[in-house]
Amino acid sequence: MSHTIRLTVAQAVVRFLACQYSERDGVRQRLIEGCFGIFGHGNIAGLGQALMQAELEGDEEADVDQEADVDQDADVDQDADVGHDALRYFQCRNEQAMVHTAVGFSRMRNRLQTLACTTSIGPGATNMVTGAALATINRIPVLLLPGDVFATRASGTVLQQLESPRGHDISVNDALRPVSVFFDRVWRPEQLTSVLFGAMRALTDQANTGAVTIALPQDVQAEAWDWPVELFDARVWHVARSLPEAAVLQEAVTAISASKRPLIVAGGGVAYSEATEALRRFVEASGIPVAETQAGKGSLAWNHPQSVGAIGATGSTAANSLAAEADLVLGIGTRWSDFTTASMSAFGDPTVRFVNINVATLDSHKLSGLSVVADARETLQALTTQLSGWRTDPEYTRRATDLASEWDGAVTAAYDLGGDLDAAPSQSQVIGAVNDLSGPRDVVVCAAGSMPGDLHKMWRTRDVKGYQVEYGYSCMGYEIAGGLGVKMAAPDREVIVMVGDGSYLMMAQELVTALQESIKLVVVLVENHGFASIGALSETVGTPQFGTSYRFRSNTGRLDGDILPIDLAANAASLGADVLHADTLGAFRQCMSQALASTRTTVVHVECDLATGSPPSRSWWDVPVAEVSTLPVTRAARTAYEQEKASQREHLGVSGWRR
Ligand SMILES: Cc1ncc(C[n+]2csc(CCOP(=O)(O)OP(=O)(O)O)c2C)c(N)n1
Ligand SMILES: [Mg+2]
Repeated sequence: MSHTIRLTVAQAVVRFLACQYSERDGVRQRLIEGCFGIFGHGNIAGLGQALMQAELEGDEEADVDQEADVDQDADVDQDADVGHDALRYFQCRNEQAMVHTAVGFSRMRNRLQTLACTTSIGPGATNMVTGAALATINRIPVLLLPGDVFATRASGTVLQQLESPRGHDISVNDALRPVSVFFDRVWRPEQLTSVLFGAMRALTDQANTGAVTIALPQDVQAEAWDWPVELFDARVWHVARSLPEAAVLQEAVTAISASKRPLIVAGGGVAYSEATEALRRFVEASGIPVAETQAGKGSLAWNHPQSVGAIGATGSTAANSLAAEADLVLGIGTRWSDFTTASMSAFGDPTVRFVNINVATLDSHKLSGLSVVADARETLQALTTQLSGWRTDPEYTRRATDLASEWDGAVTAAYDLGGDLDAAPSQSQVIGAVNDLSGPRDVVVCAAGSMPGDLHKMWRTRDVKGYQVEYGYSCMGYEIAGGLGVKMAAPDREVIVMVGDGSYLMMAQELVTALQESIKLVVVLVENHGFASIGALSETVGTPQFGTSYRFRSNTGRLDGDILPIDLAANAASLGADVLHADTLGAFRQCMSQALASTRTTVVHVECDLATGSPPSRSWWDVPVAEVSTLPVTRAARTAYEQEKASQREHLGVSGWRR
């Protein structure tokens, strides 16, 4: 008797994905929770048919059992979680958005679970390129299943086919290659098993995860094949906690214990490794202060005496002062972006050296650091043991605490700004009100504009998962779609999406998905009539306000006329959200309370001053200014730029020190 089952390639993909699990520390969870999709001719008859069949058949497992003996992994069968429910289908409005939703979901679940996304061929597939880049840059696993042109080429040039004179095997999907950590195309059913296994490996490889793409030619999706039944056994993908090498750890211990002014920079890896407790214990034992990157915000509670807040271009004065003087910087799970290093100007001590704890060598080698390629939690525990009895000078720890409370005073002042309840609020007052009215487990979501920098500086994070700002790609339009994924991952938490009018106009349509799925979001829509962040940047780079506000073309021929009368509140209402409008700080506080108490997606629309009210960072971000210009304003900006540029430095490491 042959132990095979005859299914189409698409049916096999759907059945396979429904029984994949990830496991870490003995805890198993379904790896792919569901599948978002927009259908066209490239996937409706293949993956669309397969998802529909799975939905109608219900429990897939019963079906397989009738056709063949399935030798289930006994270990897995004991797990109550393991039921092989069919892969649930979710509809959305835009392919880029569904990748954002998958990212929001996966990040919230510490990269142990994710969602799949299926598209047609052509524009549906290329719409995912931006989402894929965002996933890969943020090191967040997502599974992309674009349709592709015929493998057989039987019908000649297909609708939406790219015809490349360089070769007929090139399709638009190849645009996904550079932004994927794994890309393969299933030209033949026989290839499927190895492609699926490769994809699962990449999704669960903490060191090198991101967008994982399986391109599925539309004819191959519908083709039938006799699959070995074992292909559909439950599979558990173990997520390893790699241990630091003893000699490298010893070198890190020696470096830390010899340091006088050590500083920790906590990145996203701390949360993904579930290392916050280990971090707290390590810093309480050692006295080392902790600064946080965007992805690392929440690694230590904001009011912990050794928390010195955000670091870098959008950092606190506390973290940036300590960074300027640090002789040893311990980077944990950080990719050292230019916002974190203030474009390589943050660390001013000429002898400063870096110890980088990271699962990815790509990151652990940065800044010529000592490369500790290992899990954050394991390494922090090992460091706590090996450094037991050692403490940094209490005077230094006290100074860090003093600097942090000075900064907290500045944040309190920015939250308050006189507190006139009858005046239009500044952005800092909006952030202060949201922080004040939200609960300790509520989650704030943001991605682009002036808000992420202000949140990084001023948001008081009370829970490790309470701050979900996407700042690897800082992609306008991520906010609502990403917030949807966050809420799907944490339905028991309030999810507050902070979005500028520019980002909202780029991608608001997923409010419809929230309505469809009865998913409640609170969306704070900040109206300032344009791209205020770039407006502020334009002032410092000698291009004052060029193309950054929403204005009519006037009779000067320029975009300097009246403000465009766009009614974003009406727009949000038309998409199915409840909408509350606030003109004053007092009204905003009332609207926020109402939105938090509601069970429906509610958009709180608020007009904000252009001046955000946020306290300065005393930091810098390298955006090159025109070296020659006929405009005096640009020449002045160039002079200022050259002065700042002088603070930038290369970190070449210490002679004789292992990298
Ligand atoms: C997709 C995308 N395009 C362009 C940019 C560059 N950019 C960064 S912030 C910004 C303006 C954002 O405007 P808005 O959402 O209104 O926020 P504000 O700056 O007004 O706070 C732009 C154009 C980006 N980050 N993402
Ligand atoms: Mg704006």
